[in-house]
Amino acid sequence: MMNYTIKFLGEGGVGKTSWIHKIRHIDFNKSYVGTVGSEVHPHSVVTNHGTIQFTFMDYYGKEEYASPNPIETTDATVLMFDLSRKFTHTKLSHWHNLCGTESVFLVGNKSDLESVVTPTYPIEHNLPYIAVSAKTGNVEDLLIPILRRLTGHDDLVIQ
Ligand SMILES: Nc1nc2c(ncn2[C@@H]2O[C@H](COP(=O)(O)OP(=O)(O)OP(=O)(O)O)[C@@H](O)[C@H]2O)c(=O)[nH]1
Ligand SMILES: [Mg+2]
Repeated sequence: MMNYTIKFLGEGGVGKTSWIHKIRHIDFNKSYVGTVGSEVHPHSVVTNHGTIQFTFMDYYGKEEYASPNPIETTDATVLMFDLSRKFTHTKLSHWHNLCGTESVFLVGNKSDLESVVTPTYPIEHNLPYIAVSAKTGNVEDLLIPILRRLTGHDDLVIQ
C-alpha cells in the first residue's frame, strides 16, 4: 500500500482544517476554530492504482497557537493562502521556509470569493499551483494533482 504523510501550512484562517475535514467527511463547516499546535488525521482513498494511505498533519496558522515542537518532515506539503486576503500570500515565504526538501504544492483557497491576489509566488519559486474552494469545490480538485505528482501516475483517479 502507498503511504504519504502530508502537512498543511499557511496563515491563520486560510482553510487548512476545512480542507482536511472536507477530504475526510465530504462536508464544509462555516465556523472557524483556529488549530492549536498540530493535529494528525489518518485517511485512505481507493484509486485505480490501489489504496493510498494518508497521514494529514494540520498545523496552526496563528502564531499564538504555535506548536512548541518543530515542524515535522513529510513526503509533501500543502502551502496554502487565501485568494481573498493579500496578506496570506505575502506571508507564504515565512511558511515555505519551514519546509524541507519535500514536494511543495501551492494552494490558493476560497476561489468562491472575489480574488484580490495575483499569485506570483508559484511562478517565482517554480511551484505547482492550484486555485480551489473548500466551500464549493470537490475533494478531487485538491487531491488529484497532488496524488498524480506523488505517484507519477498521470491517469490516477479516485474510485
Ligand atoms: N468562502 C470560503 N470560506 C472558507 C473556505 N475554506 C475555509 N473557509 C472558512 O474560513 C475559515 C477558516 O478556515 P479554517 O479551515 O479553520 O482555517 P485554518 O487555515 O485551519 O486556520 P488556522 O487553524 O488558524 O491556521 C472558516 O470560517 C471556514 O469556514 C472556502 O473555500 N471558501
Ligand atoms: Mg486550522
